[in-house]
Amino acid sequence: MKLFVTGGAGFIGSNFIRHVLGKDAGYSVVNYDKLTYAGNLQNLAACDVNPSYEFVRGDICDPNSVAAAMKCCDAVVHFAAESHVDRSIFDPGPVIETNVNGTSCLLNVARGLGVSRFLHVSTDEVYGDMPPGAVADERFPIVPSSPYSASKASSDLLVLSYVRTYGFPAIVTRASNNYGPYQFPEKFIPLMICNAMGHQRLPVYGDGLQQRDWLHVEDHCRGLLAVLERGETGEVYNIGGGQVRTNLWMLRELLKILNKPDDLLEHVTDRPGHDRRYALDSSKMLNDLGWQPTTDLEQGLRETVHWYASNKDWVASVRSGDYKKYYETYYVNRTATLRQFAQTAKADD
Ligand code: NAD
Ligand code: TDX
Repeated sequence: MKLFVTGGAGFIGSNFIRHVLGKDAGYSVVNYDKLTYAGNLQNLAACDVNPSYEFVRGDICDPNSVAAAMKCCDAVVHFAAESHVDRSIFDPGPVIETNVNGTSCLLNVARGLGVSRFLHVSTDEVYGDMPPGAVADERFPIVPSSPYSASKASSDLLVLSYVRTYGFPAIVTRASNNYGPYQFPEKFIPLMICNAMGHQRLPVYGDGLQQRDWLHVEDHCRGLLAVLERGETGEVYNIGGGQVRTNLWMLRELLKILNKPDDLLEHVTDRPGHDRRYALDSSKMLNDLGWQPTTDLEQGLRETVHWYASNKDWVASVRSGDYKKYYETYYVNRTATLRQFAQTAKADD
């Protein structure tokens, strides 16, 4: 089966491509990626010589380019997105363009070409800030908080509308927070590992008592493959790690693994609109597809820290250039950036 994978040069996409090609199960892959700041072909250096792997640089918002690359593919696995909540808050434009318009473009091309399956990779963030004690199953209301999660919710609804209206063979998955190798260090875990390794401060948003459900990327990839192979058209599947922790717990655990002092923690101004808690019910994945996560969180974190410590060249290259500017704006000059953001928001009222 020939897979058209969008966003395959990013964190989860590159792990997924290595996972499916490593299985020797008759898959070939066209990796279609625009190579934004988050796309990195170094993540797939191991696949370069694999005859079942092909890379095409392109934008999911460009229908002609998508159509040329997608023809002859049997199924689509759609990862491509602007995936960072903080960036979406400060600049929603590219997020809406790629996550909503790009998904719409892909759907139209895939429908025209008659693909046999379209797997849309989404997030637990579409369920919004979970009240204490609540757990979201797939029928839980969609109440996204950030421009990022609203864009993912919009694309989920668009995908499901194509199933209902056109009988399009699509499926939606909603995963919890992923961690593991090759994650860009704007996200919580890799940012904190890289900072701690460089003896830099670890910026904790607000009180640090927000909760996230952590899923190892390998468990996610196994879940996605199970859905691709055995999931039912029109269904939504939650894919959670089942390991909910506060951000402060996570930071102390990382510092312990790295043998660094707790006084590296620094509480900084909170993220605007910050969701306190995510909690996912993934029992449908177990009951219908026999999938469950198997990576123990403490073990997965030790392996992840080890990966970053052993790949210093990768870390140095992704933290150079534009990343430095990003870090300065949102961390070093955080107070001024957030003040300016609040003033702009007020002027817009
Ligand atoms: P990422 O930011 O690491 O990678 C995104 C990839 O998409 C990059 O390679 C980038 O170059 C590519 N891309 C961006 N815009 C594009 C465009 N217009 N055309 C073509 N390619 C484009 O993201 P990730 O963390 O790997 O997330 C992948 C998917 O999984 C996203 O859809 C995200 O919403 C979803 N997801 C992520 C998590 C998580 O914890 N990271 C959890 C649940 C769901
Ligand atoms: O510097 C930081 N300090 C901090 O306290 C960063 C980057 C994050 N945080 C907090 C915010 C969140 O409570 O850590 C938590 C995790 O933050 P992110 O890594 O930005 O993840 P989150 O906002 O939970 O969204 C993620 O999970 C769902 C991904 O970025 C999404 O792509 C995915 O859909």
